[in-house]
Amino acid sequence: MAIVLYDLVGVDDRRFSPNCWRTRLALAHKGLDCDARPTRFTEIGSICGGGQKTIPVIEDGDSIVGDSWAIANYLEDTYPDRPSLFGGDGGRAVSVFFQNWVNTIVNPGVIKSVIADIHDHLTPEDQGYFRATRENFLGGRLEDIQSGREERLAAFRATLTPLRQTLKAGPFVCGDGPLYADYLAFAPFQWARSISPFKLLDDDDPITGWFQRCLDLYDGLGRQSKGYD
Ligand SMILES: N[C@@H](CCC(=O)N[C@@H](CS)C(=O)NCC(=O)O)C(=O)O
Repeated sequence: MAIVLYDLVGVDDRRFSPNCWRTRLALAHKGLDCDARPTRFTEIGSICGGGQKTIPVIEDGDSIVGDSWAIANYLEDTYPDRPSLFGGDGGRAVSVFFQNWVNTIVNPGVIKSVIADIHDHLTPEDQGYFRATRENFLGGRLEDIQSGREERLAAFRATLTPLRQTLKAGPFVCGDGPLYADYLAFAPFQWARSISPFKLLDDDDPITGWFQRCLDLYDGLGRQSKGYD
């Protein structure tokens, strides 16, 4: 039976959640069937009988697991005979550091560049919810936060130096093939691709080549998802 993934969706079936993309690719990496159910912000509270505040959430038979990191660990530990997401305990530990880098450096740079575009790709109910919660949290109008993104681009790209340097050593962050750290880094760029025509990366940036390789993984799972190319 396929594992159900509650997957954040905007208008036109745009699957834009970076945290859900982590899980989507982790499931594909493990070769597990996935039923990625489109879920709007305002529907999250009613999935799995209620009580969930964020997605991704997966249902694997009787098991309900939320939080992308908990899900990655669940998949690794529940399906040890399938391809490893971490390549061992050391890789699992380093993935925590890598996730923290993505969460604290990459994601904030991306969100400031696309936050009004996210809003524009939501249903009216979700737009109201998104604007109220994000403006409260970030302390400004979405349009004002996004404004000036062209001027900030060089500084944002400079924050990606560790990723760029890593990709000099091989086609993927984790070497010849992708592991969970690749999916962690892929997710914010897929988030932007799915929701915004704004170009975060130069064509000749090594990160662009790696992102394109990631889009092609698992029969083009990422590329087939609606986005701006
Ligand atoms: N630490 C969580 C964060 C999940 C998260 O924040 N998900 C967002 C979508 S990317 C969400 O569900 N937000 C719901 C809301 O803002 O109401 C994880 O890694 O799964």
